[in-house]
Amino acid sequence: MANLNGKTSDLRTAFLEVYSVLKSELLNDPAFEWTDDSRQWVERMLDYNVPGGKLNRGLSVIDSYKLLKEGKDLTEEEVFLASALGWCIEWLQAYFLVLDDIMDSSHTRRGQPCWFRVPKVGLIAANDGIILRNQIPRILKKHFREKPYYVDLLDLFNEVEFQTASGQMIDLITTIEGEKDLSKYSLSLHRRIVQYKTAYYSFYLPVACALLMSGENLDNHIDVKNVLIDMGIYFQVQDDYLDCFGNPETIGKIGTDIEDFKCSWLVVKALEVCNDEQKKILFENYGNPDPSKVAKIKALYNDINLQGIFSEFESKSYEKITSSIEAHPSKPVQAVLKSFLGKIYKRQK
Ligand code: GPP
Ligand code: MG
Ligand code: MG
Ligand code: MG
Repeated sequence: MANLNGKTSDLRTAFLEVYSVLKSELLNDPAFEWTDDSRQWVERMLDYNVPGGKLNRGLSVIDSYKLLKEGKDLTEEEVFLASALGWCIEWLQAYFLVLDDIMDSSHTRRGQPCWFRVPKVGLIAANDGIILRNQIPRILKKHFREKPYYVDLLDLFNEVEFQTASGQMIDLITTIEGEKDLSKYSLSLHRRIVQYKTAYYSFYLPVACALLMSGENLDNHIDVKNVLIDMGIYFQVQDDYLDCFGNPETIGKIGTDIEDFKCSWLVVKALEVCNDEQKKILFENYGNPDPSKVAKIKALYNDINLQGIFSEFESKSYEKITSSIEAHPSKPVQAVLKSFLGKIYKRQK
């Protein structure tokens, strides 16, 4: 196996090798024994949806674990286990994205059509999401059953999945209220949605996995959790920004937030700064699939200089998060958090 204690590119290669191991274990499941078709379907579905992203969340488990070990070389077993946990998060992410793209009527993801848009897939994708979700406890059972932190791991994944589904629900039902009265969208509502739908699984989960592997009790790390939640909120504001202003070629997806009536950070900020005339444009055109209406919203966002407002938010958030990190008593924990923040600051994708 490529050496995971070495350079970043090796780390990625070694991490991807663990994907192949986990995949072949899952494909050997007795459930697929009787029909080659089912095994082939699952293999294609996994390759299409699991490994093609930035892998930030998965790689962060190994990264964080190494930092918690204060630079000591990891054993092969530790490397494998940290990678397996990283892949469990990538499986969770794949499950969420397959279903989120159906719910958001999205078109592309990671530079290719969303899985449910692939010919002959359609709503089979909903069941594929369930398969992806159920493969996580299978990976955990196979590799972690004997570990003292096994129960805590299962509980962590269950809790975080529940939090994410709750955030997703609020994200979706909020649009029903928004259609009735757009002015109900506020920064506090936005914060609630993104804390739940994004921050727990994308930021807290990888570090919590590394902490459990290091033998830590998660109840002793509430302050770490709070910083990671703030980082997750900042990350989702970037996601909202890129949905409108990002380059689809770079981010790999075409934005749908304006069409979908989403309580995006952009519309919340627009409501804050628009004059009455501009508000009228917002109310008349937001949340409609008609491309000319979407264009009017984008033109309005430019007129009120939302890009500048975002830029300011970005540097303020960076400063605020950095100072909460520096207030943490443990240097290794500070290193974990700073490494995470460094990966997302001013991201373009
Ligand atoms: C991101 O929202 C949130 C998720 C992907 C969580 C989905 C949760 C489920 C339980 C299905 P988003 O819609 O802004 O993400 P993107 O912009 O990537 O579509
Ligand atoms: Mg979406
Ligand atoms: Mg969504
Ligand atoms: Mg988005």
